[in-house]
Amino acid sequence: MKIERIQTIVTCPGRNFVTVKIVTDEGVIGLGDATLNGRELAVKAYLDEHVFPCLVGRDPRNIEDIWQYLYRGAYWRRGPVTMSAIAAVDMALWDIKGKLAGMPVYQLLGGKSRDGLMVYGHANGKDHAEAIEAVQQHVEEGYKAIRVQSGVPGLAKTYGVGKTKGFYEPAEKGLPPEEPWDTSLYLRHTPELFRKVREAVGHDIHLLHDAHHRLTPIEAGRLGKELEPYSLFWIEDATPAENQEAFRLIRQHTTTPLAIGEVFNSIWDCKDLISEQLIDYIRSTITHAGGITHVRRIADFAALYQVRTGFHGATDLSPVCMAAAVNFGLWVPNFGIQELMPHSPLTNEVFPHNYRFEDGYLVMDDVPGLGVDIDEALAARYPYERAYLPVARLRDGSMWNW
Ligand code: CS2
Ligand code: MG
Repeated sequence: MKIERIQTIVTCPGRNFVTVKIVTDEGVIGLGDATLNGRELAVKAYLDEHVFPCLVGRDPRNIEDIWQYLYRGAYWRRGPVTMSAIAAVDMALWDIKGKLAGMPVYQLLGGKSRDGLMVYGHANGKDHAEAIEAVQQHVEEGYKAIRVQSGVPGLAKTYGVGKTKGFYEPAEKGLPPEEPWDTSLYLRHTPELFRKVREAVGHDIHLLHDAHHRLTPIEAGRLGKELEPYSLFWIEDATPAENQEAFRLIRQHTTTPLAIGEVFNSIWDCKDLISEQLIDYIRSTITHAGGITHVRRIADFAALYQVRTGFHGATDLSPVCMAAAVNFGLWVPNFGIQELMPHSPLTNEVFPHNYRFEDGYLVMDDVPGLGVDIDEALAARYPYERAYLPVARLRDGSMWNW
C-alpha cells in the first residue's frame, strides 16, 4: 500500500483552518488538522514544499516510521510549525489505519476507558454580572465544568471576552489588534468574580479560569492563593513556561491546581513540569504537539506523575483535531477534562463529524477512523483571509503576553 496523493486544504468558514488530506493507492482517505492560529500559511508551506514530496510512495501504515522520519529527518526539530505539520500527517495516517482496520481510532489505542469525555465550556461576560449569567446558561445546558472569564473594570478589552455573547474567536482579520493590559486591575477583580460565581451556582460545578500567560510567578501564586476558597478545577497558563522552574515558585504558594501546555509542541516543553509535579493537567493538544503518536507519549509520561490530560479545544482547533481528541480521550487512562468551544454551524457543515455534546460530555458513535470528513466543495467557497491573534501592551506601551 502506498501514499498516492497528499494535499493541504485551506478554508475560512468564519475562521481559517488548514487540513491535510492523504489518499492511498487503494483510495483510502485520511484527514489531519494543521491549523496554527495566526500562522496558518507557514504550516501549509512547510507541508506543501518540504513534507509532501518525501511522503508520496511511502506505506501509510508505517505511522511511527513516518513520524520519526519527519521529526529526526527535519534536522531543525520541534517548534509549533514543524510539530503542527507532523501532527496533521500523523492524524491522517491514524485515520487511514482505523479505516483499514474497520474500527475507530480509540480501539487501535486500546479501547474505551470511559463512555464520554467531561468537557468544560466557556462562560464569559463584559462584567461580572454578564459572566455569571453566562455561567448559569451553561449550567442549564448541562455543562459540569465551566471556564469563567470576565471583563476587568478599567480595561477596554480583556482576553476571553467575546464581542458577542457566547461565541469567542480571538483571531481578527487585518493586522494584530492591540489590547491594553494591567495586571493589578486583573488581580484586584478576579477573586471577587469567583466569589460571586460560587455564590450564584454553588460548589457542585467545576470552575476553571485561564490567566493566559499574563502573570509573573509570584502574581500567579497570589492569585492561586486568593482563589483557594472557591475550589477551582484549575488556573490555566498562570505564567509563560519557557522557564519551567517558574512553576516551583507558584507551587510554594498555592494548592489551586495548575494547567498548561496549549502552546507546547513537544514533550521537552513539559518534561520537568510533569516530573516535578509542578502542574496537574497537561493541555498540549494533538494538532500542535506532533499528533496522536507524540501526544500519547506525553500522556503516558504524565501518568507516571499523576498528571492528567486537559486538552486545548478552542475554535481554532478544527473538528478534525476535536475528533482525534475525542478518540484519544475515550482511551487515555489519565484523562482529566476536554475543552469545548463549540464551532459555528458553518464550520460543522464544512467538517461533518461524529462526536456530539450530551449532558456535559462529548460522546461519539463507532465509525472507522477518526469519524470526521471535509466537504471540499463547501470548503472551497471560503478562501483564506489573513487574521491575527491580538497583542497586549501595558499602560506604558511595553509589549506584554497576550
Ligand atoms: C485559549 C484560547 O482556549 C483557550 O484556553 O487559550 O482561546 C487561545 O487563546 C486560542 O486558542 C489561541 O489560538
Ligand atoms: Mg488557554
